[in-house]
Amino acid sequence: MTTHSRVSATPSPFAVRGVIEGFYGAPWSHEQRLDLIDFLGERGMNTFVYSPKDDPLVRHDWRTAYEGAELARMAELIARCTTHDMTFMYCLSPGLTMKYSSDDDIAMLLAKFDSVRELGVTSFGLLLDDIPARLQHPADRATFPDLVTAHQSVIGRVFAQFDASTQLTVCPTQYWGCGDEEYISRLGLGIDPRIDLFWTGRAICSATLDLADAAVFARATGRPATYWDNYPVNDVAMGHELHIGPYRGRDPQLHRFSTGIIANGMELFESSKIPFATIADYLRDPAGYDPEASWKQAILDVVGPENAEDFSMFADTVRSSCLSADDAPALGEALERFTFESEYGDPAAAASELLTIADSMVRSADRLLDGPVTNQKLIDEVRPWLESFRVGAHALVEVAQLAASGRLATDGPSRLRPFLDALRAARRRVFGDLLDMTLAELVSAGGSPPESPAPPARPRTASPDTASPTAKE
Ligand code: LTM
Repeated sequence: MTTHSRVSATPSPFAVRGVIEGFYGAPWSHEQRLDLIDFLGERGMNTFVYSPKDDPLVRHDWRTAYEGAELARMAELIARCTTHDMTFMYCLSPGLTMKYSSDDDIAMLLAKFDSVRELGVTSFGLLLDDIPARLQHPADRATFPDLVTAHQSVIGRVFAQFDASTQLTVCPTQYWGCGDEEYISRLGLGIDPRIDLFWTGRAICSATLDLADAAVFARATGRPATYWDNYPVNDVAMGHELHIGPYRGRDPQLHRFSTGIIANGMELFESSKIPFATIADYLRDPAGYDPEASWKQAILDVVGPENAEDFSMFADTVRSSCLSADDAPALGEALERFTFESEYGDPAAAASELLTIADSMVRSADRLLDGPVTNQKLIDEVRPWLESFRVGAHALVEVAQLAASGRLATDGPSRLRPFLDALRAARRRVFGDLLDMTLAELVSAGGSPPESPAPPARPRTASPDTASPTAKE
């Protein structure tokens, strides 16, 4: 849901501002890509990088040419970028099967780039990430002393065929770290300084992007980094996390030693728009960027004003990511107050306050899950996390009610165990570790029964298996 332009009159200090479709998993659809280009263009982003890891024509079958409908779709993406004055960067990832010493493979690589160049593309990416770190082919081992020399050779031969108006960006095989390791320093110093290098920062998914690190990279490689920022991507082992929190931890002065930032998205397309909107805000004005204010506006834009409040309550419980160790800040504070007040203050008031919060979480979950909602596609994407949110909210209602009746210590273990089991079985990271630790403590206070007991015959609130409006009293 994009309604208004956010392009600012003041130019961004970053030359490169965009998104890479660079995750493992089902690639975005053509319609989603067109939608995203509009979304990014309206927010002052200027680059869309085409590089879906699981598109065979980009990686495994990189030698195969585009034809017919595929070519037409590519042309449409390029045209849509042009209408927003955006760069369409086309990437190939040949490193799984390429023979670096082969003239035929170099010719194939250039031919594939040429086929896209004919559609108007002037920016290309040669991605050498996630490939064998040692030379595989005997012919390569006979030709080159090591991987970095082979990569320098391929990059040099490709770039030599590009005219002055064509840009090349390379993702090195070592794409994260301190920035002055041997491979990356030698690669940088051994290739033309006009070629850009992707870099993900200190880690594959970096908690911070620091100015000092950027300076080290620039000095070691002879060029400013183009950050491939692995946020909000949640592929592979991160699949249980939902990365919809705001962008943070990026130095406001980063542009001094960096061309810019390209953010890697989640397969969850609609959900990615929330962090993307905050990334666009940072890139437009890094010094004035306010993560929480930007996030609030992003939720309004993507979720729609009708559901924004409910969604914000949910989103506050799925903040865990490489950018945030703060799992569920509002609930965290509420549980701290509840524990302290139960012990040292007014236990009845503490239980009542927790019940109010838990009840409003249940109502938010019900409204979002059972609709109507403005952005149904978004809700469908996040449904598994929302379901866990609803189970957790019911568990909190149970905690508050047991506390109010003075039965938390006696009945807590048997009443709360099914909720804990259900949340763990769902394997969706909601409430971070916070709720799990709280429930586990209350359950084990009763001696930690080895098997979860059957759910209560007629629960006051929904059981975790049946946490839906029809199951409630
Ligand atoms: O980050 C890079 C350069 N490559 C891959 C990405 O394709 C992948 O999406 C992310 C996150 O898992 N990690 C990578 O190593």
